Amino acid sequence: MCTTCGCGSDEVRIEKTPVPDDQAHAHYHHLHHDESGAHGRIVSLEQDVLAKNQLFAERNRGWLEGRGVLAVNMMSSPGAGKTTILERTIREWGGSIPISVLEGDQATSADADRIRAAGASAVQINTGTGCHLDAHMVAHGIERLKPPRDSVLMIENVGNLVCPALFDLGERARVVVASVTEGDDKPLKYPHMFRVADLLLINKIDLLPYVQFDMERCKALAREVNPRLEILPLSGQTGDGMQDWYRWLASGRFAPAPGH
Ligand SMILES: Nc1nc2c(ncn2[C@@H]2O[C@H](COP(=O)(O)OP(=O)(O)OP(=O)(O)O)[C@@H](O)[C@H]2O)c(=O)[nH]1
Ligand SMILES: [Mg+2]
Ligand SMILES: [Zn+2]
Ligand SMILES: [Zn+2]
Repeated sequence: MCTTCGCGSDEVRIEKTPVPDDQAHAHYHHLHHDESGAHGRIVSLEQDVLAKNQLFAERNRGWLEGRGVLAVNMMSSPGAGKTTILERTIREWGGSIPISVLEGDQATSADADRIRAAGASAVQINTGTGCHLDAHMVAHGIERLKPPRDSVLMIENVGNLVCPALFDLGERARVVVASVTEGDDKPLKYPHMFRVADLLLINKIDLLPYVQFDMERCKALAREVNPRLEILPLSGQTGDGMQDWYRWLASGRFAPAPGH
């Protein structure tokens, strides 16, 4: 039985924290999470799943806030540049405050490996067929990662602009990353993600000369669904605009605490 939450044992797949010389041999163990019967077919079942998630989320939030850990949930479609932005953030801004990272992907520990190479500790959560992180998985991830007091915990969600928006993880801030190669209409087509976010990072601005992307249209559409949304264009690759992101992180300009 799981000591964190009393769950049975094997479905949330969390990478064991690798010992320094053993990163290539990271093992996985399977912890049960009880969402498997709820694939959203029945609304009441979905509500049940979300209610259970909320309990874990509030517990995570209490734990994190009690230790002064600023948790940021990074969401985007696959490949928008979450890991690239995190790598640069760790290298350029990680000197001012400790950063640790929970990495969510269906498979592989590739992103956690990239984060470690950038100099931060990371734990990979593999969701298997699942398409989002939930608060239960994050509880186990935190248990293994042990983010230090007064630090930043970045949670890179599974690449998906849809259901990650539904699952509160106990984070303090939600960031959606959209890249210019995806088109300027994403806020119109996936409004819920933009509605729940505190900040929109528009990434890959170095590619603006080569793609059809109307920056002002994208900003206007995003603000239509979420008038309080802050928007920062940047490039994780060239570093352009990253200082504004660091300022945002340092300023605590996001929602004061619970309840998204
Ligand atoms: N030109 C350009 N390419 C970028 C930028 N940011 C990321 N990329 C590239 O986009 C691709 C995906 O970047 P990742 O950082 O892996 O994206 P991700 O959102 O973490 O992807 P998933 O974890 O798979 O969802 C890589 O080839 C990056 O090099 C950017 O600002 N400009
Ligand atoms: Mg990634
Ligand atoms: Zn558990
Ligand atoms: Zn999902």
